Amino acid sequence: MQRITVQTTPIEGQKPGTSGLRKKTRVFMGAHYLENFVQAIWAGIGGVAGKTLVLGGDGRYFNDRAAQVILRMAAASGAKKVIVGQNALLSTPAASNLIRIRKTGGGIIMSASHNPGGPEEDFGVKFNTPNGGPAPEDVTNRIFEATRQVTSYDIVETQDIDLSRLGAMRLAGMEIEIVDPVADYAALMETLFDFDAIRGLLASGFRLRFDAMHAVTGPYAKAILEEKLGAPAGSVVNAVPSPDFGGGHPDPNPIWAKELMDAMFAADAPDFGAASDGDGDRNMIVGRGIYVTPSDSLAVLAANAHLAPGYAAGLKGVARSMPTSRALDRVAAAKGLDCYETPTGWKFFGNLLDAGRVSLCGEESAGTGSDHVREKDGLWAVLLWLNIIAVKRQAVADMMTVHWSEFGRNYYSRHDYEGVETDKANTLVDDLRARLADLPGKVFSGLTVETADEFAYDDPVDGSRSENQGIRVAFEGGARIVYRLSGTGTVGATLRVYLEDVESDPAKMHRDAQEALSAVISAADEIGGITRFTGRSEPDVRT
Ligand code: VG1
Ligand code: CO
Repeated sequence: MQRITVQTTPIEGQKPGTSGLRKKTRVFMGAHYLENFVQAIWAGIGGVAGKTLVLGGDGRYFNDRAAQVILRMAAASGAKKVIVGQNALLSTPAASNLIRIRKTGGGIIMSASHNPGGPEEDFGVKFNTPNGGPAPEDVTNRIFEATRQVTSYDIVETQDIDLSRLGAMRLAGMEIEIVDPVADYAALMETLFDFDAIRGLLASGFRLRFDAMHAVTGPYAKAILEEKLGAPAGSVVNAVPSPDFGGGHPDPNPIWAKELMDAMFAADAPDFGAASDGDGDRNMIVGRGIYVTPSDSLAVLAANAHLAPGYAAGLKGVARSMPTSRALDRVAAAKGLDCYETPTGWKFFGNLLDAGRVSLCGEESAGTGSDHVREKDGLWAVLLWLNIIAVKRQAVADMMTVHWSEFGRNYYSRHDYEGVETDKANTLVDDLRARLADLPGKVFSGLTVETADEFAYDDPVDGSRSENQGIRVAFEGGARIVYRLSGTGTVGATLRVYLEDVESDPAKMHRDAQEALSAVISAADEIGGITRFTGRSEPDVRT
């Protein structure tokens, strides 16, 4: 076993986006690509000598190879120990939990989350800090700077480690501990929820379908929902993680989780359906015959979290990403809770959670979580829903009707234009930015603009400022449009257009969202010039 130093040169474009560095798998597999980035992580966090790290990933293609490289590089740079999930698997929330409970120096999560996997698809690497959360911008900036300076990396030459066997071993003086990826996470869930009550619900004939989408949550959902809570075998479907996610997009929304949607809208539909994404941090909630938007789900959880033991004392405060609908704000106002608005990406919730200002947060992209870890958590959201239903014994559709009549309804949809030429997408945003000051008072599709600005966030805890976080246009009466470019894609640009309107008349609360938002949708095109700049007349994905 020999520690060697390999000469390299900086590789362009290793800039972490909304959630880590994501590139085509082939790019990551290219000479020195992964190694350069990992060496830059070590540099960006002040080295790993003497530190204990956590390592795991979502099981996508190249996950196993990348794990071997990262272990050899950690050993070469003097890390004390790496705690690895068996077979290099860990869901993102389970990794966050391990980083925290083992009091480590952070961890590396190998995932491109909801992006498809495989040799022709996407791979990703993300560093989480000792609090268990995604590295904040100052850290990712340092990592990016280091990728531009890197001239060599250190690695140990050795055979592959067998990551399938639980237990301890050594690699060039570094300890490796291979752990069951599920055990500690499942134990944490038992401290938060009333498992007896959920068991009772499931024993009463309540039927559940959880679609793991061939991704990492399969083993977690089987262990918790079927084995611990007694859901009948087969309640968890697509439960075996596969390197290409069965050829699908592991993105839990009505488009990519169509199989689940079909099952939930069928005549003999189960009572409750849910799905999770590649790395297990997102959730989709569907009742029999009703899809719950992530923004509504967040609001329902905020209104009812106190029904679960882990939140019985009430919430400290809540937070949502800026493009997420303001359904949450209504609940917060009614309950007298502080409600924070942050830029897109979980890293912006970390300070609020650490400071004890909020205990529940969420994003419109199907991410919901609490202060139990520092990541969004798909299965946690499903368990909270089940705990609430076990107490209320109400159908999901009835819960939504009651919720909307109490708080009002925010109709909401996101339209994505994918693979747009980067120049065209940037031109659209620049053009719109230049016109913002002229928009107030103007009328589009019958809607009068009240305010128009570009969102910048001043972190109330550490005072840092993050600019250019999306363009928002608010209308008289409460409608709103947000435009921003995705920071997780790997091909061209993805334009996301977030559309919202409020409805307080109970008679109008059961409309189709696209129909209810039709004026907002046409205003979005008029104001942003979507068709004009991109040549697209329809979005690729509507969620
Ligand atoms: C998307 C979502 C964002 C989420 C991020 C990471 O980012 O919009 O809400 O935090 O993905 O989620 P973007 O920049 O593409 O809009 V995950 O589950 O893919 O790590
Ligand atoms: Co994810």
